[in-house]
Amino acid sequence: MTHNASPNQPRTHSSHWGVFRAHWADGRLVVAPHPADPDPSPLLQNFPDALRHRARIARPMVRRGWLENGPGPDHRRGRDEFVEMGWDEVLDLLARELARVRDAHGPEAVFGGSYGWSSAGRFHHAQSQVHRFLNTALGGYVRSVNSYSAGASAVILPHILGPFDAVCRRNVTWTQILEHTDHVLAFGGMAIKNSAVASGGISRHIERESMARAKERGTRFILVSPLRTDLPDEAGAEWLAPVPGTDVALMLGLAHTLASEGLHDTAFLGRFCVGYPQFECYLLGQEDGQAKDAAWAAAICGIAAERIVALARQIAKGRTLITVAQSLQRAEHGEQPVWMAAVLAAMLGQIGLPGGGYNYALGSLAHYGKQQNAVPIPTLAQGTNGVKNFIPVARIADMLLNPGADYDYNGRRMTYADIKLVYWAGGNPFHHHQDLNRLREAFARIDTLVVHELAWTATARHADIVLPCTMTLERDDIGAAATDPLMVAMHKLAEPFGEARDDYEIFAALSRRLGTEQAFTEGRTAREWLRHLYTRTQEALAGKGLPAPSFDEFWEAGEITLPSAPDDGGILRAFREDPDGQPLPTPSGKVEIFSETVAGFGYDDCPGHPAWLPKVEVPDAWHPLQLVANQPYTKLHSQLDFGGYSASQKRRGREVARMNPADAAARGIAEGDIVRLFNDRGACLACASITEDVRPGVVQLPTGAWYDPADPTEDKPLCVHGNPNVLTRDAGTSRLAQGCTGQLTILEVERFEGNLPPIQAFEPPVPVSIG
Ligand SMILES: Nc1nc2c(c(=O)[nH]1)N[C@H]1C(S)=C(S)[C@@H](COP(=O)(O)OP(=O)(O)OC[C@H]3O[C@@H](n4cnc5c(=O)[nH]c(N)nc54)[C@H](O)[C@@H]3O)O[C@H]1N2
Ligand SMILES: Nc1nc2c(c(=O)[nH]1)N[C@H]1C(S)=C(S)[C@@H](COP(=O)(O)OP(=O)(O)OC[C@H]3O[C@@H](n4cnc5c(=O)[nH]c(N)nc54)[C@H](O)[C@@H]3O)O[C@H]1N2
Ligand SMILES: [Mo]
Repeated sequence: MTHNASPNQPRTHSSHWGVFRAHWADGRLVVAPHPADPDPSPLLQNFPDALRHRARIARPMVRRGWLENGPGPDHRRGRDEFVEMGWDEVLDLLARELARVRDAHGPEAVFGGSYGWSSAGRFHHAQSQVHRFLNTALGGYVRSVNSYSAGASAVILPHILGPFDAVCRRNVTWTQILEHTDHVLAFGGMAIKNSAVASGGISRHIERESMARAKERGTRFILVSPLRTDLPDEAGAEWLAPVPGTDVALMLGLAHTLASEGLHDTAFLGRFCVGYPQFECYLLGQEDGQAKDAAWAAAICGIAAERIVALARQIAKGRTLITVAQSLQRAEHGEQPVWMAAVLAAMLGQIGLPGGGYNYALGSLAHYGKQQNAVPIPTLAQGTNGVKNFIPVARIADMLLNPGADYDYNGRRMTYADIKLVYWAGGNPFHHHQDLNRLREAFARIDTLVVHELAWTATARHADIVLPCTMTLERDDIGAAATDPLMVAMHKLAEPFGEARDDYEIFAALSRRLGTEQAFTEGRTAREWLRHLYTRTQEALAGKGLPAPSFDEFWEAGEITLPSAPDDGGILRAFREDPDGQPLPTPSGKVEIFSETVAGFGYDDCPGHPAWLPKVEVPDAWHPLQLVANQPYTKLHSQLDFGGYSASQKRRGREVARMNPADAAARGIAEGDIVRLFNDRGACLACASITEDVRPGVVQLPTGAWYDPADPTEDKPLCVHGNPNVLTRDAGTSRLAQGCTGQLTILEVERFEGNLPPIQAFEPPVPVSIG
């Protein structure tokens, strides 16, 4: 294993957005994509400037009010000063606080949900590290389930088709599309910016090329989305732009046309599905007197009825694949489009056919549409959590604000824990959560917030104890994902910034103080852990009679190619080929168009079959526009927002908000103007870009700009940088899944006329000393 931390020969490393080689030249890190990557992501160029940026955290810091008054609820979180502290002292302090909370309240008063993507390495994976630490040191913690990505789909899919991974990750591949697919109907598109990314790493970005080649062969792509850019030009797509949040109405209009013209596959519906008759009653309006026909759909979604009818006829011919981006379910009633798209694919009779049917989330991440590896990849065991209580991940602020309150989740009546201490490592709730002013209130209620961060995110600024951690470039690790054949030796490329330490080192030192070091470290150094974790893959390779290089050989080579499992369509194909022998893992063993289980929960916001449901958030006179707060193309979430590529794409230092010329003209907004986006929850600034690529009535502001309050002492400060989560609504998708609904909200936009406030998000706090 090499110990040269600033090599002048290229060494491999990996990130969620690509594998690369880096070396030092003239005091600067030079990052070049892996030569075999056909379409590398520009996100790689966020690394060089980020490494030594002033936004990095150099030393441990403790919030002044917490030091002076001790743990307890405090509105000054996020508004207070910080005091620097040496490592030994801060670790002693934190170990005492952890022991206090454990002894006085038990581990059920600790929230270690710690949602977040952190970095690609499988050992220094911050979430695994913090969970393992809390399990071994405290006996457990209140955890979170599901994700911000797929909050609604992860709950509804197992009721209707099968496990989440089986529907999105082991289903239709790009290879199948190239060979078989005639029509791809993509709700929410398959934006190239999104498939730039896969957790654990991605070695070859093949989506653009796959779409180009499929189009050349004759595949027709139909994009259903408020943004034209949600499919690449190479797909040559036809663009339909419905009102955001109305896809279910459009899908029902398509389904009605299929049913009324006899274009639906009754044999498939009878043999492979349950509940079509109940659904058809609803579709045809036999209960409520309202046929969900194309004219009805047109009035809701804004796509002409004739176009809906023609589209239904088109997709009924040949091999049709329906995809639904994750964005559609990150919204009020997000379960419905996920379910309704499955019903549409079932009516076409194509579920389980090569290149046909339904692949939820294809194109949303680079994990999907690929083959699985035939051998396991390294993972760090997290130990056993003694606490049974959990929350659906996006209910964090609800929990902190309402200890002891009851709520519904997936057929269960749940109770929020009374949380005293929150421990975050590897995530940024001031990026991922909705209604940030409410989140600030929630964090004011607890005794202690601990954050490990590599940079001064708003989450770090709201913490009581801030511990500086290394970034991926500053340590050795192994990069791997279950759907990528390249396992990567991630070589350390730089010494840690300031006094930053690895999360592992920090947790090991805390464990030592709490008397649980052996359980946490198992006596291994970080280097010994890498060797240890590697053996799982090595042994599996040897077991298959394949070359199984030693760890040192792997490390020297920088990468190893893992074998792939066959492209067999997974459980949906198996079910289609043998419905009795290989039933789906649903209650009926079939596709559930009507679910007795879901109906049995009695939720009016998620009935027994997919339906068009009224929404709380619809544009009104005060908020006539809809905000699409989607994933950024210049970074992964909030990560390295201070990096070179992200910075270069901002305008006047702000995030760019795109809007249609008609909406801009009506408000006197011109290209490059600073605009204020606002609603009842909050306001932010952004730089306007005017384009026909955005549907009228829609403003698009990506997530990712760091929350930057003009005056942090205010309760609802203006974010001067463009973080859309000051505007979004903090409410669950439904009582079924309680997923995140951050994608869409309502707002108004105006030209900002005042003096332009400076960007302060990347300026580190100036430490104070106290007597
Ligand atoms: N409005 C709206 N909100 C959304 C979404 C949306 O569409 N609209 N999308 C949602 C989705 S899908 C997701 S997945 C979430 C993403 O939310 P997050 O995953 O929380 O976002 P990241 O910016 O990736 O946060 C990772 C943090 O970990 C830090 N980090 C990196 N490496 C390390 C490490 O080694 N150790 C430690 N301790 N820290 C490290 C980074 O600096 C960064 O601050 O956002 C969600 N929020
Ligand atoms: N570059 C980059 N790539 C990423 C990420 C990132 O942060 N940066 N994040 C990754 C993560 S963690 C995830 S989970 C995935 C998320 O994958 P998605 O959630 O699918 O990604 P988004 O970009 O939020 O949304 C995709 C598109 O859906 C469209 N859309 C929004 N609302 C609606 C609607 O109501 N109807 C229709 N038809 N379309 C709508 C928007 O125009 C948007 O561009 O992306 C991943 N890829
Ligand atoms: Mo996500």
